[in-house]
Amino acid sequence: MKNKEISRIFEELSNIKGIEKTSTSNFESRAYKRAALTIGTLQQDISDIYNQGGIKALMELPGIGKGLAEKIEEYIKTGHIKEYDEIKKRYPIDFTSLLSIEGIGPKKAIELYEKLNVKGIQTLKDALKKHKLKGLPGFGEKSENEIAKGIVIAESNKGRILLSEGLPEAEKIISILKSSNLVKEAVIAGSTRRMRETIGDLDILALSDNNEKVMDLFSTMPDVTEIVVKGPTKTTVALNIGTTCDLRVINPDSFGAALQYFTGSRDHNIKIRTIAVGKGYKLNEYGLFDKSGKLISKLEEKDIYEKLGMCYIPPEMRENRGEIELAEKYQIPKLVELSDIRGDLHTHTKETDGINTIEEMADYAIKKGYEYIATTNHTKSLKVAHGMSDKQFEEYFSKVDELNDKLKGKITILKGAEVDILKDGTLDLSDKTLESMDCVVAAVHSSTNMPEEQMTSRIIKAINSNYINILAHPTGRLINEREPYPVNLSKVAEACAYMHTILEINASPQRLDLNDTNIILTSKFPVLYSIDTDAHSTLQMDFMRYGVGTARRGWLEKAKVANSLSLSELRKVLKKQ
Ligand code: DGT
Ligand code: CA
Ligand code: CA
Repeated sequence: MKNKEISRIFEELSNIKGIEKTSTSNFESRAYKRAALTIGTLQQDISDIYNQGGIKALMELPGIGKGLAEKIEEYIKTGHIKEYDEIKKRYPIDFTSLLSIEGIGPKKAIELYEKLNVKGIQTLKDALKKHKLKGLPGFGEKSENEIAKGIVIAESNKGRILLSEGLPEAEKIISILKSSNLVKEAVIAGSTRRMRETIGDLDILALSDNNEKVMDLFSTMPDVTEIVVKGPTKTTVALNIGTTCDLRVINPDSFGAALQYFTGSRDHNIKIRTIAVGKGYKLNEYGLFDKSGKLISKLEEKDIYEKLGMCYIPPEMRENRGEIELAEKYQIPKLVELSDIRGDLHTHTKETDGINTIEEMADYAIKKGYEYIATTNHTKSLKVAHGMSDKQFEEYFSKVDELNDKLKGKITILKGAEVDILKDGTLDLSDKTLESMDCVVAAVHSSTNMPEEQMTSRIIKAINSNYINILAHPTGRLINEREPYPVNLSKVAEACAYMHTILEINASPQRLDLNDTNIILTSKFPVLYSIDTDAHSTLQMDFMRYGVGTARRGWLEKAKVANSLSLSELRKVLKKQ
């Protein structure tokens, strides 16, 4: 997809326009910024949109006017944007890297280039070593240190880490802090609390009477590779998982406000703060202040939302996607919770590319308190995963029948497969085998580079076979590795609604597919969702919480989640007419 590249170019143009002082540069800067955001978050390939509907279709995207649409067209047709190339000749700077350093904005980046020929991080490091920055107007000794620290952060922050890497680390830090008896409270904030699929840095808030000792402990934890900043109220360390962590020790009177502030998102906070101002309050990380400027103390986070005339908003929803408007109407849905989940409907065993036996998988599911688990191995076309043939499924299922007899009263194993949806939309097993199953999961694994229209019909054809209970990882993306294949999810969801096919929210942290925005998109249709781990080992069944987090980010209620149903209710849903 060209989206990322075009978005990056527009972002750079926005930055450069932002510091030029022509009569139109401010306006242009803002326009480029909006366009960069739109394109950067677009689910569909921008080239496809253009190829299907031309300039007109581009202009229907939020924030894209005629001029910008023409620039996109120019890039798609020629691989270049003339205006950008010309600006790049003037400023041959790696803006993306330099601007990722705290303390360097577009203006400073250009100044560094013009005065010291700094083009990227390496030349910046060289300049720092020779203390060349000190002499520049606007740069002192302090900013040299700041920038040096900024480089450490930027380099350890290269690429966002997965939620499954960040959340366990944050939990580990919380437990180190709590078991020290130095803190009265320690909680996770930031994107980790919001269960974003990737994490820029970890944010932790604590209450303590002994800031100094807490910061000493925090900065000497085993995972710390470098102390970036150490102060009495805020310390930042670099961690060996490739990210940094901020610890803030908060004044008890401010804790609720600080938690609200540092949970974010930034866009959510900006809107909340505006509402506070409209009601005569002032809201910041230190507290909610009344008309006379007095701190309303001891407010918990939920009290702040209440004071502002709205109901509590779960952290996963705080992205300014309409949740504040819902909260003001007291219409925030009761989101699905991990404890609502009664089983896992997509798991693998040793028979294919899993690492545990079905006995071990079932045992683990029992330990998790599940009522049911579906065993869904790959099918024969997926050779890399040692997919099973019809005959192998038959043999495997007689083993599962025996095990079910043995486990009666403890758990039910549903017989299934993760059947391959072949290139032509047919399924990779015989009708007879498919009919013998309780729970047919189906997915695309090969020939993914087909146009959107073809992929959409391929998947819909499979759904219309009337054999598929669950459509697994519907877009096939792998976070930081593989883009989603192009598919019209509205059309797919419509077909699912008609055929009573469940859409999967794959909880595997590299997949999280459907993602939050696609859940919101497909929720317009009367479909059910199944939050499945796709576990290839017992322990991977613990990925469920990432799927539930993603479902909550997609505003999903329990009633829409198939695997929150009891076994008898679920069986009715799985039964195909
Ligand atoms: P990340 O780290 O990129 O995954 O995302 P966050 O959301 O954890 O962002 P981070 O760590 O920069 O800041 C934590 C929270 O602090 C953020 O979600 C909202 C709040 N915050 C930070 N900077 C600002 C700001 O300039 N304005 C407002 N309103 N809030 C901010
Ligand atoms: Ca963060
Ligand atoms: Ca942070």
